[in-house]
Amino acid sequence: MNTKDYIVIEDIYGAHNYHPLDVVLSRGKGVWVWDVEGKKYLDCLSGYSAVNQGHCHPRIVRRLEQQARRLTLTSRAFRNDQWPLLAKELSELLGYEMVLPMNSGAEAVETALKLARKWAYQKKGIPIDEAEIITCANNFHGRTITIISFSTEPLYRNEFGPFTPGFKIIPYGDVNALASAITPKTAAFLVEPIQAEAGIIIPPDGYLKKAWEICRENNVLFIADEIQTGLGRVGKLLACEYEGVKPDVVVVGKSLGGGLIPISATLSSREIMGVFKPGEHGSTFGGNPLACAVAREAIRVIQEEKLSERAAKLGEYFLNKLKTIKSRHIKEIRGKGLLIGIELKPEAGGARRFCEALKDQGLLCKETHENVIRFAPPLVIKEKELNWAFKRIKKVFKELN
Ligand code: IF1
Repeated sequence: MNTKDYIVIEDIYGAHNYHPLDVVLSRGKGVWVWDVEGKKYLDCLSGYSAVNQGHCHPRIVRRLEQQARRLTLTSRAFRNDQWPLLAKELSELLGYEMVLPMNSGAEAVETALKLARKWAYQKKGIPIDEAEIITCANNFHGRTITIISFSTEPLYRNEFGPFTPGFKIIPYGDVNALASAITPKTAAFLVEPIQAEAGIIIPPDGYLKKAWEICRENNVLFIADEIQTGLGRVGKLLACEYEGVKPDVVVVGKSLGGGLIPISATLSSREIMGVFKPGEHGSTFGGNPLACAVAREAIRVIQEEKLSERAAKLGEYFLNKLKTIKSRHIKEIRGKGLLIGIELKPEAGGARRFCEALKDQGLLCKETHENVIRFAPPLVIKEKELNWAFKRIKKVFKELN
């Protein structure tokens, strides 16, 4: 079977909820992936940052194989010998007291929202069913009905109502809007330290710090969605560290599973997380020993291979290199660590055609929001490979000029 055959079958039997580039991948190693024709590509998306450790990292694969032969699923009806160790290691890594394990990012965000509401009724004394949670315009936190209830993107919302009440939306990067939106019924403020899906939007310096202070002054929980920015991607273990902000609740996912398995987590203090009592929340697969064993190894790889430090150093290197590209199509190039976006001018004809051209050059990128090309290679990438990518990006901008 060739590329075309797979695409035909997928189009017949698979739901059309995506519009992928027409490349059919069958193998990956580190920063490289190969399609079914044997053509090699540099992965500049990393499974939307779920593959920070690189494809099929040997240590993580080995740990997965070992654990798969030993024990994979117990449910939380019984205990297992991997979840307690992941809970301890992840708490210590990120500086929190307690962890709640889930599978997808959206589930972990839902966990944070449920946590905030319960905390609001039990600890803050908000009248029952009246808690409000403040979120930001152009957010991306996942796809559940509750989460899209506060999305501002029509594509994600249209014809999926009725929606969950209890959310207020304010502009991103605007501390005054936050201060004015808070009422005695506000339980929490949910924010992405960098809005990735919105087009790699980096808020003004000091925004997170000030927002965090406003939350503290008003006894409002500051919830950071670090699903995409966390675990090294932007050059720190958590993007909030750049401003010395310690969120009350933090949500991680994606590369917590080393690109091998879905696992996510919501972290908080004992005081806050303590509001959950047995039976009130959970998941069949959450905390399963296979995912926990993989996550423990995935975290070790992040630490031992100094992936945050690499992202900081190489990200700056690559960003500066990209900024030397002269093209009438480029509006702005911005990023933090290895989360980088090239925003094109509206006249450029959309980022998609650039991604198609990059694909032909052996570089896999994905457009976000029409006009932004996103570069987020695995954090194990080497300077030499970034130079390889740069040469091709430069060529594509020259050819499409
Ligand atoms: C899709 C984007 C990335 C996330 C943040 C929660 C979630 C995500 C900050 C939910 C997920 C993904 C999901 C994927 C596309 C993607 C994405 F382009 F939409 F924005 F990565 F940039 N919070 N992001 O980025 O996590 O439930 O998916 O595990 O939905 O197509 P999930």
